[in-house]
Amino acid sequence: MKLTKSQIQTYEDNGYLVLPDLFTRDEVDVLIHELTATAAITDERVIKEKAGPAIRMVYGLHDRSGPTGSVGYESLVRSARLLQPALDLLGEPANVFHSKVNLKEAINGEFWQWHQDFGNWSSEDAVAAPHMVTSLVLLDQATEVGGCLYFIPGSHKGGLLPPKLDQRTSVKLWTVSKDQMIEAVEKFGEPVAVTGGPGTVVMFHPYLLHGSGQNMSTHERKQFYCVYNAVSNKLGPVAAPRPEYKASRRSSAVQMSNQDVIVGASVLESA
Ligand SMILES: O=C(O)CCC(=O)C(=O)O
Repeated sequence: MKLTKSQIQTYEDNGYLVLPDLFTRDEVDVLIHELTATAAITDERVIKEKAGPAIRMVYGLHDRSGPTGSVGYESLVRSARLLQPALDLLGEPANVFHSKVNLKEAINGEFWQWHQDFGNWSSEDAVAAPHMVTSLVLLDQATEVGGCLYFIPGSHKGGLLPPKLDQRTSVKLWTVSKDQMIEAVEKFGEPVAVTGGPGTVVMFHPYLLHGSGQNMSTHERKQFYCVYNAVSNKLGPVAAPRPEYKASRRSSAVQMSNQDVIVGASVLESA
């Protein structure tokens, strides 16, 4: 699926692009099924909430050489529907910098502070340039009460703000200060809620200001994030390189699948 000129323009203007219903309900069901099996394992890739046993994140789902790897997520990151739009925006082959599912348990699932992803990737991994794009796949209905993401449209044009380390949740995050957020909202406008149905894809820029609130609903929230990085965009030397599943230093490009289908492990085993 190639992006149109007008879709690329929308991404450049707003810093994000919504592609509704790109994956079917059946495909999303495959992904949820595989997530449930994977999330049950004990591994550092499975991160819990600070205040309890609920899972907050699962890294490495697309990488079948690791313990959380799954057939379904590998086929997702290699599918033409997810990969081609990323290549259209990046203009060159890309690899997967990381993939993860962020969950938010019903009622208690915690917030994500306002931040720019590149604040993390420059601080932790010395990534050279924001020549990257995040492709978010909604795995259930994203709602405001359920702790959906919020974006500040156009804020990617403001460049990188000085990142500020915040460790209030179980995830160490380089965030944007209160004063800078107030300034950004005055300049770019109020936050917009990123809502939509399962199978919807939202692509966003590494400088886009975003965050999300607590899940106040009675339903768990699940969102898959795949970060594609242009192969020419290298990670620099750092004192303590993060593991491959958080910040891939592989230079080989991800190969697009011949068939644009999301295949589950059970399908593969019975083939
Ligand atoms: O899942 C969320 O609500 C926000 C996650 C996020 O912004 C991130 O992982 O960088």
